[in-house]
Amino acid sequence: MPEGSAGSTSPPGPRSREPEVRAYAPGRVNLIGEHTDYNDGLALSIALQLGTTVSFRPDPAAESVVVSSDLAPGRAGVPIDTAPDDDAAHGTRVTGWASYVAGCVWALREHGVRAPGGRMAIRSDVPVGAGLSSSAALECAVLHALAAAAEATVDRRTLALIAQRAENRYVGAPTGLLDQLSSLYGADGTALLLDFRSLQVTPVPVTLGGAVLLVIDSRSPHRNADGEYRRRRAACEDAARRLSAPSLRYVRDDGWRALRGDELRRRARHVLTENRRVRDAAQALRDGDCTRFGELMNQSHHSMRADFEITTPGIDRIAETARDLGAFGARMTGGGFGGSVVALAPAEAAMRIESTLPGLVADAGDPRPTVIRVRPGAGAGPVMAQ
Ligand code: GAF
Repeated sequence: MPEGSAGSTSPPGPRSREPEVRAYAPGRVNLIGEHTDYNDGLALSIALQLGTTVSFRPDPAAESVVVSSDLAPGRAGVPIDTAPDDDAAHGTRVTGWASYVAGCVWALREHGVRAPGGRMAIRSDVPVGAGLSSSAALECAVLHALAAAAEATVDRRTLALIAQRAENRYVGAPTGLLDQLSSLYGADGTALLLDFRSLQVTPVPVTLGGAVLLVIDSRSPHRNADGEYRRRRAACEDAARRLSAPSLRYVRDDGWRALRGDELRRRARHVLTENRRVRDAAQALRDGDCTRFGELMNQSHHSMRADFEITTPGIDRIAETARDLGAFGARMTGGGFGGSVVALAPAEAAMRIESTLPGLVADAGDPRPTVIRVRPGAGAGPVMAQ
């Protein structure tokens, strides 16, 4: 999606003389580094070539943003003075899918940028609940459009933090920054090594020879606002506290051994070993070493299954089947408890996975997965007028 300045895309409508602004933001697939973001850790992610486009026609006289989406019937109204529950004195809380838009209006206002009212149309081809970050794609596209309409310049790092605040405080999902940074910093042909302690984003060129990255959507949706994600985060924070560290990032690789309680030790061990795997995977990618990269993906999946306990039998079956069919490696991607598996496979194995894996999984009694090929795509930004 081209970057550039926002501009008029059609003649002024009957309700407003303001030019329309448009913005795009992609979903992401995390290659490795799961549940590390809220532990100040590391991840290696790519922006997808699937994304969300927001068209916004501001109306300075309007007190709300009227939003329509191709993913939901009808329209939703977002008052521009909206606020989360705990700030009820100052506004009205929006619920349902439009809460992501409302959260952005609120968090941007908290940052000092007051978005105007108007009409907003949302189109997206990021599958919802697939662990591919449809929520962050929505937030980042909405924020870019609102900031452009308010004639404000907000850098990408700040936009990511605003989007996270919208999601944490308004929507109520206690997520980290993985999805927003991936969407905002995405670049063609490039993976992103994300350091959540320094918020440094290091591009890593993706050269896979003939190998193919596949995303296998289990079609069993995952949800970040649900209790298990929150419980994992709380366990990690508890582990860090017991180790007198500000977060698990400040703990030595084998620091989990000092913890009491099998479950807490395993939760911390996942995060600490996953950070190490991310570093090694970034190096394997730089070396073009698909075999090594695949081994690290498999180890990551094992750690998520045995230590962090966020996979499901269906997801495990998909990852295992992809490996049996010749993938270098396969692992669940995203928050867990459903969603997608990402696999790296030689070209021939990729074709085998595409043609036979969905049937094998369906024969085992699970929903029939969908398989797509992915490549790193461009990051979020305003869309140039055609
Ligand atoms: C979800 C969250 F939104 C991210 O912040 C991250 O924690 C991820 O799950 C797990 O790595 O996508």
